[in-house]
Amino acid sequence: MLVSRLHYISQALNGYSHAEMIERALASGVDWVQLRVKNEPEDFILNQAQQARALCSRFGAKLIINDHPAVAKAVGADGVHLGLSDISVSEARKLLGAKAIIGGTCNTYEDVKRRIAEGVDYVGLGPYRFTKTKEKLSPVLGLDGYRSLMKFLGEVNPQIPVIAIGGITIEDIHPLRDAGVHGVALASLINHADAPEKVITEIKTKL
Ligand code: TZP
Ligand code: MG
Repeated sequence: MLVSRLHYISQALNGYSHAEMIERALASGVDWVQLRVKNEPEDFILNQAQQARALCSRFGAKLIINDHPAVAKAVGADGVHLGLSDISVSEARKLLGAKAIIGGTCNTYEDVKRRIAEGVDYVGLGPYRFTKTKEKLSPVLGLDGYRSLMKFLGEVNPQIPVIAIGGITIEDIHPLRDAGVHGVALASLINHADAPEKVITEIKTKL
C-alpha cells in the first residue's frame, strides 16, 4: 500500500462543515484525507464520515478516520489514525481487516518502538512546531527532535513511512524531507489558504 506524501486533515471553519472543507481540499488536489472531528457525538462524526466517504470515492482519494475505528468500519473508510490513548493497532486491525491502513501518532522513542512493534502502516510524528489546532499538544520536537527520532527509526525499521505533523508551513518541507520524512500532514496551511490549489501544488512540488 502506497502512503501519500500529503495528508490533508479536516477542520470545520468559517461556518463550513468538515465535509465541505474536505470537498474544497479534494477539488484543490489532495488524494489523502483524514477526517478529524473532536468534541462531537459519534452520530455527528458518522454523518460527516458518510459524506467524506462519498467525496473521497468521487475524487479517488483515501479516507482515514481519526480516533473512531467503528465509524471507519461503518462507512467503509480506508483506515484509521490512532492516538496513543485510542484502541490498540491490533484491535483496530481485528475490526477493520488486514487491508485497512492504520497510522499511529508518535512523539517519543518509546512511542516509535511501540508503534513499530504494533505493526502500523505509517507513523505520524509530531508536533514539529507549536500549533493551536490540537489541544493537549505533546512536546514540540523541532528539527533536532526529528533528526534524532528519524535516525532511531531508521535503525528500528527504515521501511516505515513517517508523516510529519504540527504547525508545518511551506518553508518547513525541504528541511523535513532532508531529515528523512516521507511526507507531511497539514490542517491550517490548507484550511486557511485563500488559494488552496496553489498551496497544494507548491507542497507537492517540494515533496
Ligand atoms: N497532531 C499533532 S499536531 C496536530 C495534530 C492533529 C495538528 C496539525 O494541524 P496544523 O494546523 O497543521 O498544525
Ligand atoms: Mg486520537
